[in-house]
Parts: sequence; C-alpha cells; structure tokens
Amino acid sequence: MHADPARLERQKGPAPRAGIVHLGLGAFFRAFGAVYIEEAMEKSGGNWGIIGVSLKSPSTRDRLAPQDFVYTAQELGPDGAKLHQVEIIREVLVAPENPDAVLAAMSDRDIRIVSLTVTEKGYCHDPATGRLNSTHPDIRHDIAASRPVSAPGYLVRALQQRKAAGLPPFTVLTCDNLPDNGRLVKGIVLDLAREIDPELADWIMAEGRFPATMVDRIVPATKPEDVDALAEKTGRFDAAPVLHEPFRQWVVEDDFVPAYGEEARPDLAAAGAELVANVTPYEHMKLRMLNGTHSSLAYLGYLAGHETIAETVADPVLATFVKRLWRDEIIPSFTPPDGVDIHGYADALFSRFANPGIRHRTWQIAMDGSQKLPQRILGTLRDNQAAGRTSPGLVTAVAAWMIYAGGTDLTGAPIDVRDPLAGRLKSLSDGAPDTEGKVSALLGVTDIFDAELAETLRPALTDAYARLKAEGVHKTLEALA
Ligand code: CS2
Repeated sequence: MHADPARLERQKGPAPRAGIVHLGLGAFFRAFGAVYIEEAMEKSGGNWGIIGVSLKSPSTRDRLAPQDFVYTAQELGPDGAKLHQVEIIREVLVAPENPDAVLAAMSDRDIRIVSLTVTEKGYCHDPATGRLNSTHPDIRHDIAASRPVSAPGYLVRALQQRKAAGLPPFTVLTCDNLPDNGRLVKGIVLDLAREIDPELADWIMAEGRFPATMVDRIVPATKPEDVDALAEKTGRFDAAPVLHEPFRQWVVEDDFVPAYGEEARPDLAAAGAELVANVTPYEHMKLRMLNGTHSSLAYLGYLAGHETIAETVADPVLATFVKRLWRDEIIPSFTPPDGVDIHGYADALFSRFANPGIRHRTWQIAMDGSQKLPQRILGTLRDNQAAGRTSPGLVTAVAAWMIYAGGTDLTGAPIDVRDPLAGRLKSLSDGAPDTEGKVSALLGVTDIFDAELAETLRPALTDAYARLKAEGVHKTLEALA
C-alpha cells in the first residue's frame, strides 16, 4: 500500500470556468480529450473547464472528489514512464443521483460543447443500420419521461431546455469509435427528438452541429495494482490515475455551433489536434487499421491463451498474421488520407501494440463485439468482396469472435463474455447442433450482419470456425500464411 497518504493538489491555480460538459468520464477521455483541452487552454486561453458526467456509476466521482478532481496521467513508453498532472476537471456529476443537475449543467449558457465517450452501446442504436433503436428500454423510457437515463436522452432533453430558454444549442462532439460518428449521433438525436417534439427536431436540424472526430490513444483500464505502484513511486496517493501510451491523434471536423463566434471551441490545433473539413479518410484508416486488428487480435489472442495485446503480438504466429492482415486485406480496402505513408502507419501500429509498458487485456478489447464488428471488420470485408478480393484473415477473426461469443474457449473453459447481446448470442450458439448451425444462427443476427453479407460469408466462415475448433489458433493461422 501507499506509504504516504498525502493527496494531490492543484498546482496551476483555481479551476478554470467550465465551457464543456463531458458525458462518460472514463479513463479514455481523461487520458485523451481532457489532456488536449487543457493544453489548448494553456497555449491559447479560453474558459474550457470540464464538468464530467458519469451516466451510471458513482465510482469515478467518489475517487476524484476528495482530490479536487485532479489526477495523474501516466505515459508508458517503451523506455519508461512520464507523469503529468491534469487539472481541467471542475466537478463530476453522477446522472442517476441527480438528472436535473446534469440537465442544468448542459443548459448553462457558458456551456458550448457537450462531448461524449459513452462507448458504442451508449448510443442505443442499431449497429448494422446506425439508426436509433426505438425499442431499446432506455430510449422508451426517455421518450416518455423528461428525466432521461440514456446519453441520447440527455442530449435531446438538454437541447429542449436550451431552446425553451432562447439559448443556442451546444455543439455535440462525439469521441467514440463509430463510423461517421458525427452524422451517426446527429441522426440518433434527430430520431429521438422527433419522437418527443417535431419542432425541437427541426430546430436541432437547423441550428445544431455534430462534428465528426477520429480519436486515437491506447488507454487500458487502470487496475488496483497500478494505483498502488504509482503511490509507491510518487509518495502521493492518487485514487484515479490513468495510464496511456505516448502516441495520440485527434482529427476533428471544424464545424462548431457558429453562434458562439471565435469562442465556439478551444484552440485544439494549438495542442496538436488536426482540424479538417473531412474526417472520413482518417476514420477509415484508424477504425480499420487499428481497431479492426485490435479486435481480431483480442479474439484470436484470447483463444490462443494470451492475456494482453503486447503478449499476443510477441507470439510470432500472431505477429505474422497481423502484418499480413494489414498488407493484404485492410490496406487495399480504403484510400488513406493525403500524405500518409500507410505502410509506415502499419509499422508504427505494430510497435504501439508491442509496447511492453501497456498491459491492455485481450478480454477488455473483446467486450461489446456485437457493437464493434460492423465498423471495425465488416465494412472492410464488404469492400473487399465488392472488389473481388478474398479476406481469409478477417473471416478467421470473425469466426474467432463467434467462438468467443458462444461462451466457451478452445479448452472447454467458460468465457466471461461482456456484450449487450451476450445472452442472445450464447443461446443462439448453444441452440444449434453443429458448426454449420452455430455459424448460420449467429449470422442471422441482423443487428450485426446484413443478409447479403451473411450469405456470402457463410461458407468461408463455417470453414474457419471448424478449423479453429479442430486445430487451434496457431495451426489455423499458419495455414493462412
Ligand atoms: C480498443 C480501443 O477497447 C477497444 O476496443 O480497440 O479502445 C482502442 O484502444 C482505441 O480506440 C485506440 O485509439
């Protein structure tokens, strides 16, 4: 345990005035967006303090409040660690404890941006179509009641209060790994607003802004032993540190609510973010190259008995596999942003995955596969199919996900599957008598697979599933090479 209970203290003076409410105050945002925004303010000024909102649990607030919302960001590079104290958070609200306080913060005239990292499933949409899932229990609740529970519900109800008060809307800045994330969240917000009040939807349509973003930094969950090790090292107890790799990249569509003039956003470029007119090429590159292989390595690595991504790519068979995946199946599927050397990008990604300082569990990345596969892997598969290219590696990754989602690993041990569809996926898999039946049953989940893709994938997927079961991960991947 920590020898000295001394707490962290603010060093940079009083907390800045708030300009942003952030929904979903997890480790990723605290190691990424918060750090950029703080640097932007240090370089160019402005009042962009952040009010964090936890939509579910009080644990982040409970850990941050006693230390005045100050925390340590620990950068873990191959050559050691660097510490940085982050002081941009003003307060943290816990939505279920006091939804009115969250709506009041979001409706304050000083708040010009509401940013979000609520994970894929937090948008309550149908991953295959990108539209609001209006049968989702939280969405049904939020249509009927004015105190919301979902992220889309908070956005719409707060915008409703701002419209009633004669204030301009806030810019909605989504920072989740979703395809065309700005347009997606706009569609979801408009779908929900239309159910509540069509005039509100018209106003949001005319006045609202939903810039797309590409966010990138590897931030594994902080474990209790990380907290202890940091206290040991610094002699100060920080209950809520975050750990991250050195790399970061934030590409933001420069389209913020114009009513705020020059004060519409922090000077993110001063902190190294790229403000561009079109995020799509960056998004394709990142979701397909990084997240697509992250998920592939998570399922195959887990089934091969590897605990972390670094361990997985230290396994020569999986290292060869991922390099082949980039070269033969992913890079040919999209046009990289102008000026990017995509093979160099792949090499850099390999080093990021191999970073021994980052213990990113395969089990953590494997979570919520039903929400991640479409934008990470299925789009690439579809584009390859349309161009007449085969994708044996990606098909094997999807087969590994199917085995994983079935809830039993290759040694017969149970898997703790975390996924909003976990129960349904397991019973579909359990209910089918053989490999063919299991693959067909899972391909029939239209929330994930569209019918046409399912049909064309079926034979190769059945084959890959059977091979993984019969021969294991190594032999299956070796046969691909
Ligand atoms: C990971 C991402 O957990 C996951 O699914 O693939 O969180 C990944 O680490 C980030 O997107 C990196 O920018």
